[in-house]
Amino acid sequence: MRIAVVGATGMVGNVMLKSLAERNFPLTELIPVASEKSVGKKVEFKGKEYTIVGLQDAVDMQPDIALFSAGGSTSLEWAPKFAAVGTTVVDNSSAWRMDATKKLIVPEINADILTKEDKIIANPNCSTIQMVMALAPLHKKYQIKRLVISTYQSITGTGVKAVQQLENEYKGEKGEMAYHYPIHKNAIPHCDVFEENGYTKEEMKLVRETQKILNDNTIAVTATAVRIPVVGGHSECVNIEFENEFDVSEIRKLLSETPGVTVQDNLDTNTYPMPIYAHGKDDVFVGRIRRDLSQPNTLNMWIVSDNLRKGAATNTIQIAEYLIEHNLCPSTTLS
Ligand code: 2RA
Repeated sequence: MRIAVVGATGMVGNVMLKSLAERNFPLTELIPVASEKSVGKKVEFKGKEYTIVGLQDAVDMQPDIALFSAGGSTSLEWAPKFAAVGTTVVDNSSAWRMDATKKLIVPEINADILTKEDKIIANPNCSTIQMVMALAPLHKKYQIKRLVISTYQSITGTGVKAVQQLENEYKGEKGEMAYHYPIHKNAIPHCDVFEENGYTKEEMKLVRETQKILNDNTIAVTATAVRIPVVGGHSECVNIEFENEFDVSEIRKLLSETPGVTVQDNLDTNTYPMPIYAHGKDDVFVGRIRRDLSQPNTLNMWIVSDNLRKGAATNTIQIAEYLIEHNLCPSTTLS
């Protein structure tokens, strides 16, 4: 299995390489791909050095699967070129997510809709993935009517420039700004750009992607996405109104039995999820599970996960694993 990692030098690309090694992914050849300025540089994978190649060379090598995390414009231009030579692309950008002809996949929820014809597959936004991982089993059992979401997002979701900005501000030094404002000792209610409706793209991703992944446009969703100076992962406060009555202990049990979800919820021991402890882990952590006392059939919960792992790299790799396990990406053959 010849695997390309497109965006191999970026934050998500680096976590992809780490996760591929940790999971002992069944690859026979690794093709690290990056922009022209990185071509020829080396990346290390499982103790071996690999030389970074450019996009056209990678297409010509006809990888079986290409794991993309290189931004929307690169994906829009190059994913079709990889697909044209038989490569199956799993893309982390938002470029294809809402395309009606493309599938938006969280393997534990909807990988079963994938077929051999899917040559460009969209990986959802990190804040969506961690949320639907917890919501999917609840939706199935109690039918979600409305979601009110507040996110507290790691600066790693913005990238290296944001991490550097926080480090500079922490040390009292000047430097390049990733945000309009200081992020140290601050909270910025502005992730991505604003749309006409007064919501940011990040907030509307939570609306649109959730409905697509759960395959239910009747779910009403509203969100506020906030950037905070943490690096371990995204946190989300989610208020969930169900169509049907529920029992909180039943919900806790259902979540604890959900693959990829870990319940951390014990007030006697001050046990609840936090990004500092979610960092570097693949699971989605859920806690502060409690009935909303202000209205019937409604629940509050707190969801935390490492946005670079399950929120991006690991989910992408799990999609690739599913494709291989279900023989949905026949090996390309070098001409
Ligand atoms: C963010 N989810 O956190 C977006 C993109 N990674 O900025």
